[in-house]
Amino acid sequence: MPLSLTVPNLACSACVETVTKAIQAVDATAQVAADPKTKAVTVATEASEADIKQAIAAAGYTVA
Ligand SMILES: [Cu+2]
Repeated sequence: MPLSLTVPNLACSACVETVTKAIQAVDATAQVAADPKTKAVTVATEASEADIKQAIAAAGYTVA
């Protein structure tokens, strides 16, 4: 089941790209759908939610 996260400081498409790369550094096969308008980030991954959240935080974004 995909993870549904909210990232309030996801502001634009560059943020989406940064967050996507950070997630894919943890799991190269992860499917990431992120929308800067709704701040919703959906991640289909084998990695744990904790690891994904940590990767997003390490990239400088906050997970609500
Ligand atoms: Cu941005």
